[in-house]
Amino acid sequence: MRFQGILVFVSIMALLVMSSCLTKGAKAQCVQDGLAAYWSFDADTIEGDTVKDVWGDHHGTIFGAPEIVGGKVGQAMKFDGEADYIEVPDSDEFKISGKAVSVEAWIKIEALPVNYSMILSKRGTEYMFAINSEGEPGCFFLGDNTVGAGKMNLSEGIWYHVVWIWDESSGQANVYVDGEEILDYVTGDKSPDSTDPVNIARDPGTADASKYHYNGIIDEMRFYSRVLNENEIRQNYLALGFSVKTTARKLAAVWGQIRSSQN
Ligand SMILES: [Ca+2]
Repeated sequence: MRFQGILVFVSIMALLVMSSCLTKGAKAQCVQDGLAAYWSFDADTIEGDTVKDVWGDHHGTIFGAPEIVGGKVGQAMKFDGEADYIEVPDSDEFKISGKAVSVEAWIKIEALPVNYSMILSKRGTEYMFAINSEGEPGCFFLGDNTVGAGKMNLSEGIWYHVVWIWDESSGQANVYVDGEEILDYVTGDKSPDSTDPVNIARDPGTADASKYHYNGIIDEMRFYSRVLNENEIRQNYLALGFSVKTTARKLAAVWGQIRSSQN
């Protein structure tokens, strides 16, 4: 009985410490509102040729042999700019006509592209979030047929937090790097949605991989079904990446242990 009492006390103290950490670490959590997919690229989320979506069910298939390397948060994936890429099946959440989306990732460029390389794209032309040969992060939407290039030149070998935003209601496309806006332009019409898959690190519309595939590391990639505001972008820039869902599950387990120890 005495032992059980001590166990309950220790468990409650542990819970209080965890709760305190959660409160203090609240700013370290990424934004969850509108989150549709989250590929952390951590080693324990990669099984065989599958990259797990740690938030939803948009699991990707690996092509080529991208390396699992040290990332900005945990592990990340390194793509060779030739054969390596990830394909994620089409979903209503990836169809962007009439909608707003935000795509976010930490990237570390190994080699700048000859032309431009796609970080995430749909059909290669339907929409793409990319960097060009000057290291400028930009957007392209077929229909508009122009490329919006950000006023910043990313360098090789440096981690950058990049957020690409599209809002059809306003026609705005924006890009943020390390929490600062570097592109704000108004797009034209967008092409109709397709049922083609989403590609990470690859332009599926070209056979000339050396010009259009991404050579470098990608980490903590998230796809949101809405526009992230500046405060949220800043929060994600500072976030450690783990999800509240995972932590909440651990917290529930602790509660369960306390309850069972009292029975
Ligand atoms: Ca990671």
